[in-house]
Amino acid sequence: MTKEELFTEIKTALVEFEVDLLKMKAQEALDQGIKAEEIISILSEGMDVVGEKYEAGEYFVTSLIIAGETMKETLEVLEPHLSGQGGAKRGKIVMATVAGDIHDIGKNIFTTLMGTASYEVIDLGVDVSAETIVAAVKEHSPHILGLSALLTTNLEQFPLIIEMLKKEGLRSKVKIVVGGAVMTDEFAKGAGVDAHAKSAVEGVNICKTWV
Ligand code: B12
Repeated sequence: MTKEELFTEIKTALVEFEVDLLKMKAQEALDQGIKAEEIISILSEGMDVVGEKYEAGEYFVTSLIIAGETMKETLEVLEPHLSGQGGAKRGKIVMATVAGDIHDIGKNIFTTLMGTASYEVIDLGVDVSAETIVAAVKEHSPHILGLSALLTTNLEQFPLIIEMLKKEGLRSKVKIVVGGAVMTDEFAKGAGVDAHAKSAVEGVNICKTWV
């Protein structure tokens, strides 16, 4: 089977929630020497298809939940194969999904990749208020603050967090990278963050240029 055929099967298995088949195909890809990072980006494309089907009224919220679980189980197969560096820590990052938003799959992929790239990650979890995020920046003095958002309705959290950081005199002390399906370069620029990453891998590369 060619790599393209295998990737199509992986995407289809995710979209149809065939978790056992998906795990088997992910393992098959690993056995072919395909990098775990590349398989994760194919899974993300599959999640986009699930999102499109939800928007089209073909899938419901329960489908999103099952898709999320299917993705999480498959990531467990892939995570041990992410290329880690070990050794001394490169820098520190505080990470959160913003208030009102409970999506965590993308955030978790990014934090896992940051961990394997030798960053110390302080993960505050999901639905984290601006107050908690700013308090964590104050407490941990991270080099980087990473924020994830998947709901358009929650984008107002970004200017709020940045204003609060400024008030506390912390904005100039921390680099901010944002990501998540609804984030755009334009919005990120307008909100006053340092960078917007379209993928977790791009996010890690941006962080590496900082610390
Ligand atoms: C799975 C899913 C869910 C699951 C989440 C499970 C979980 N544990 O995360 C559940 C069922 C809980 C859910 C609920 C809802 N969801 Co939902 N969900 C999705 C879905 C299908 C996939 C999201 C996902 O995991 N994608 C895969 C990951 C890997 O991609 P990602 O998050 O974008 O992350 C990648 C990059 O963006 C990046 N990244 C992400 N964060 C960060 C942060 C940093 C710092 C960096 C550097 C990079 C980075 O790294 C990742 C890998 O490259 C999307 C559709 C979509 N296409 O995104 C809808 C979607 C996000 N959901 C949507 C909606 C509407 C909802 C609900 C409101 C539905 C409802 N009526 O209840 C609720 C909201 C709940 C809440 N308060 O948060 C809409 C949002 C629309 C919008 N524009 O606001 C979407 C887009 C579906 C759609 N097309 O309509 N959802």
